[in-house]
Formats: sequence, C-alpha cells, structure tokens
Amino acid sequence: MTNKKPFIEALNGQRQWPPPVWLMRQAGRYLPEYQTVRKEAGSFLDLCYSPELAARVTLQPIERFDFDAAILFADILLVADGLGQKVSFEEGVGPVLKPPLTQDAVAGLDGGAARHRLQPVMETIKLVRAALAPEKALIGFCGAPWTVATYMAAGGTPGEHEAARLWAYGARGSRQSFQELIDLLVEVSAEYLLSQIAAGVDAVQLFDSWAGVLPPAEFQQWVVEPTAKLVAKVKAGAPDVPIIGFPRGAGPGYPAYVRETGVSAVSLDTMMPPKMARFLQKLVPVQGNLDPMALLAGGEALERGVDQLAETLGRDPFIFNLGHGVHRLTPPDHVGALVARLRDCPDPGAA
Ligand code: 1CP
Repeated sequence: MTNKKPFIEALNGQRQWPPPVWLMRQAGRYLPEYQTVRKEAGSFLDLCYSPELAARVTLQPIERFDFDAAILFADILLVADGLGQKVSFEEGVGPVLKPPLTQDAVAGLDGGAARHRLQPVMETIKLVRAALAPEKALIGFCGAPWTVATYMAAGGTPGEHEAARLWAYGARGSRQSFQELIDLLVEVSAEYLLSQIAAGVDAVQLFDSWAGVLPPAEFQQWVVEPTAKLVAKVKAGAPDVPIIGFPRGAGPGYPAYVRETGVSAVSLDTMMPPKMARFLQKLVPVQGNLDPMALLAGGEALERGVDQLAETLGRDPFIFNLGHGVHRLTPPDHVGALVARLRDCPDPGAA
C-alpha cells in the first residue's frame, strides 16, 4: 500500500485521474447509519463533542462509498460555543446561539476557554487518523471569520445578515468592536486549525458560507483580509498543509479571493460557470461543483453533471465535489452512482 494520497497530490498541483472525490456534508442525515449514531448521541452537539461517536460518523461515508477524503465530523459553530456563546441545535429551527452577540460582549469572549472546550475534536481526529487507510486524507475545517460572525451576531441562522452587516457599518455597535470580533475569530480559528493539524489532519478547509452577501469593499474588508491573515498564520505554523477556501456565492469576487488570500485551492459553488472555473484553475487547483440537486435527482441529470465536470475540469488539478452540501433527502444509492460514474469517465487529458 502506498502512502500517497491522491487528494493531497491534487491539492499540491499534481493532476490525478480519476479525480479524487469527497462531498461536503458527506456524513449526515441522508445516511441511515448516521441517524443511528445521532440518536445514540442525544443532541447534535453531544455528537460533535463525543470523540468515539464523531469518529464513527466521520468514517461512515468512506466505508460506504470509498471517498478519497474524510472530513472531520464537527461544526463551524463549535468555535462560537467554545468562546462562551452557548450554541444548541433545535429540531426544525437550526442553530441557536444565546444570547445574540453585541459589542459589549466581545471583550468577554474567551479564547482560552475555546482551546479547552475544543479538545474533544482533537481526540476525534486521532481516532479517525488511526482507523483511516494511509491513502485516504483527513480534512479539518473551521468557519471563516465573517461567516461565524454572522451567526454570532444573529444568534442563529443569519436571515438577511442584517445583524452582522449593520454592526460592520457601525450602525449596531461600533465598527471598531466588529473589527475586534473578526480579529479574535482570526486568532482563535488559526490556533484551532493548527491544533487540528497537530492532531493529524492532512488539509484544512475554510467555510465562508455567507461570503456572497457583501458588496465589493465590504467583501474585501470582511472576507478577503481576515482570510488572508488566517491563511498566513496557519501557513506560518504548518507550511506544507494545503488550505482550501470556500467563499460561497462570491461570484465576481472569486479571483480576488484566490489571488489575495493565499489559499492553496478553491472550492467552487454551484453557481460558478465553467469558464470562470477554468480561469481560476489556472491560478490554483479547484474543487467542485456539481449541483446537489442533480445528485438528489439522480439518473440522467446526475450522469450528465458528472461527465461535464470531468470533461471541463479534469484536465488540470481538480477535486470532484458538490457546489454545496449533500441534501438530506438524497438517496445514498445516488452517491454510490456518482462515485462509480466518475471513476469510469474517460480521461480528457489522454492523447
Ligand atoms: O441534526 C443534525 O444531524 C444536524 C445536521 C448538521 C450536520 C450533519 C449540522 C447542523 N452540521 C453538520 C455537520 C457539518 N457542518 C460538517 C461536518 C462534516 C461534513 O461535511 O460531512 C461541516 C463541515 C459543517 C459546516 C457548516 N455548519 C457550515 C458550512 C457549510 C455550509 O453548509 O454552508 C454551516 C453554515 C454550518 C452551520 C449549521 N450546522 C448545522 C446547521 C443546521 C447549520 C445551519 C445552516 C444554515 O444556517 O442554513
């Protein structure tokens, strides 16, 4: 058995055929075996903080589908919880963060507590790495500062993001205090990712799910600049570990994001047109971007989607993924069909 990981080789700029594949939210509610462990754990957060159970659900999709990478089972909101803003996940509602963060509470957020509180995640990583075949990669992750701040300010799923956006404009707290929150998230997230790397992850991904709601100047200030700082800190501590950025919905902001943040690779959202994807792929390896609804649909829509992506992006360093997470109603068989189809595609780079 080789120690080479096709997923890491692709991130390092070596084209692989067939392309390595994993899916965002590959561990989750569409899998009956996940549902079983989820029930055993009690709450969603209990699952995230129970290393043995979290390791089991991390490995489930690798066992079932033979993906090239596992992604640590955790959530981007653990950082908020670790900092002392209590997080819970309510059935049918989604995440609730109590109380919604205001400028007066920023000084009370506790980076030291986060370090302690997030320790179970490092135990999960060690268990997964010990069980995972050497040719499979393990991905660590965190939410990007802007996206985590939107949840913290809203006290839950951010709606139209008015809480964070008004705060960032100085209309709901000072701009200075919003900058302090972002700076704190940069610090804590960098330390969190470096701990994940020390525990055994092979690459990390920054999820900026709400990067797409900001106008250009604010996108630069709250997405590009904090991400650049976070990337620099992680690279300073772990120069060889690839960092994938996912500025979901950033549209015309994608090229500046890639050029100015220093990410090693970029994850493309569902809306990204093939021409722009090819343009970005001249700068860094790309990951993406099958429509999760094509996966849910299955059949011809799925086959066409897989074939087109393999054909357009398969000529250069490329990791196959979705443009966003697996939908929870997705039949597991469709995921199996995706992997089989991809590994059967003709090599577009062959003479
Ligand atoms: O009850 C359940 O089982 C909850 C469903 C669930 C799962 C499976 C949540 C709640 N989080 C997760 C796991 C998760 N979340 C992973 C683990 C690994 C994997 O991908 O398989 C990861 C990487 C995340 C990341 C995450 N959490 C993001 C970024 C990606 C994205 O989807 O944009 C975000 C925004 C969250 C917040 C979150 N977690 C869960 C919910 C319901 C939400 C809110 C989503 C929203 O606001 O719309």
